[in-house]
Amino acid sequence: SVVAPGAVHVPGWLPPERQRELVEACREWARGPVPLRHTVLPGGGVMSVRTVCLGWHWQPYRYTRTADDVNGARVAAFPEWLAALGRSAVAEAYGDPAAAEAYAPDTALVNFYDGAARMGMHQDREERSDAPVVSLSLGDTCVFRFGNTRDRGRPYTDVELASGDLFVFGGPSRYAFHGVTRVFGGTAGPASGMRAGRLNLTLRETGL
Ligand code: MD5
Ligand code: FE
Repeated sequence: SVVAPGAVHVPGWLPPERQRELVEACREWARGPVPLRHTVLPGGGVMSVRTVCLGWHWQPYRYTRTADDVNGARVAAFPEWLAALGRSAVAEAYGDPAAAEAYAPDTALVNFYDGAARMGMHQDREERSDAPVVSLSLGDTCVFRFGNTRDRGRPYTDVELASGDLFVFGGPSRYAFHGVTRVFGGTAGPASGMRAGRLNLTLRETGL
């Protein structure tokens, strides 16, 4: 369903076997070369989600090739099969083969949410590209808050994102404020093979 111009939610897009494959891949990436860890913000705050990046390393607030704020290691490569999945996602959301073919994501952020993790309202502005962001949800259901481009407050729309859901943010919604206000523990179900918590993968073009 179209939540706002350019913002398309496709519930249950990933079949169970694809969900399990992605969860397995995330387990592998979480081991290294850069471990899944809480990001420390410049002001000293610690994010409640745990993150690992592919292709480029996001550190607040820029992309680098090495995880200088963690262990200095070069991040794992962004695999071609994940870019292909991103192109199918854009094709599914927009029904536009040209937009899908042009999509060339070069980084993924993998966020792990335990039952207490949240993501405050923010904009993603580190990318030098207007290409859409592809978001894939696995495991526990969450409340995703999709806001406006002006500030963190109203108007916003709360959408539940469940395991296998696709969300594509493009066009004017690319720079909307957004966040995750809660995670419903124990809602994962058997499809993803996740025992507890939520995983979110976002595919992006850095423009770097
Ligand atoms: C998540 N992650 O569920 C979300 C999914 C992040 C983050 O927000 O920065 O790691 S990505 C949602 C997103 C991306 C770009 C634009 C918009 C939403 N949007 O305009 O709402 O862990
Ligand atoms: Fe974000």
